[in-house]
Amino acid sequence: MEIDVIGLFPQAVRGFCEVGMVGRAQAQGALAMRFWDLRDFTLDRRHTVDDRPYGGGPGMVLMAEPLQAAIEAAKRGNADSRVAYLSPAGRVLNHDAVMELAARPGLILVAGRYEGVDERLVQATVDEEWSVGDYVLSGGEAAAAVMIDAVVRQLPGVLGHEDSAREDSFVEGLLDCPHYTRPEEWRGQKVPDTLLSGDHERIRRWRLKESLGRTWLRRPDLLVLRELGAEERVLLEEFKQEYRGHEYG
Ligand code: 4H3
Repeated sequence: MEIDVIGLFPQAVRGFCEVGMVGRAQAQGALAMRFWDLRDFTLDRRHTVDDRPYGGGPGMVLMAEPLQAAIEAAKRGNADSRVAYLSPAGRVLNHDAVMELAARPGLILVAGRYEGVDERLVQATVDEEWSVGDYVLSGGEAAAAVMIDAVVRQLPGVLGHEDSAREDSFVEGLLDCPHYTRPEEWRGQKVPDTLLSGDHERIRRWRLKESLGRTWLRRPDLLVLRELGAEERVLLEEFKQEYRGHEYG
């Protein structure tokens, strides 16, 4: 996959992309990244990228022309990629969207600053708008980093442990189960017996039950969207019974 990042602080995204799984994906050749500094696409001596908003009000707006020039430069090396602007007004990213994006040949990500970008640039050149959640950031760079991380870990061959992406939260429309490592007892808290049993079928059922229970407790909205199988219904019923026993017992 080829990902281009355009903005005023592309080096912030670059630093993030050098470490961990995203860094490894680049070393492996599964991912190629290019970073474009908006200032390099200005034509005036002061390298102006922003100006005051028409109609007045606080803050500045990123001008269309430097953005257009930067996007055109990115497109020259990445013609098949759609141009995505990170903004709170975009489609909200979730697991399904991440899988959709991971199947693309590439992405050109535009990170805004200040009050945002001139809307005419969005109309003329941006293909899609994406949001990483319902809150405002001071720049699109952090949102771009979030999107890149989520997408790149889904690229074939990028995860060290192939199963870990499949078993993560949201993959089955459920939250992930809790995890434990050594020691067996830490500050008076023991690892659940089932996980020490060596009985793989019992462990599988325990994990599924915990996933269902957590999702029911913390994200009931996810359960509404998901059909439960026969085993899942039984396990969730068990979880609810035990939970209520805990609550009132
Ligand atoms: C994305 C970008 C939130 C998100 C963002 C999100 C700064 C967009 C500027 C930048 C505009 C003004 N905030 N939720 N902020 O994904 O370019 O909002």
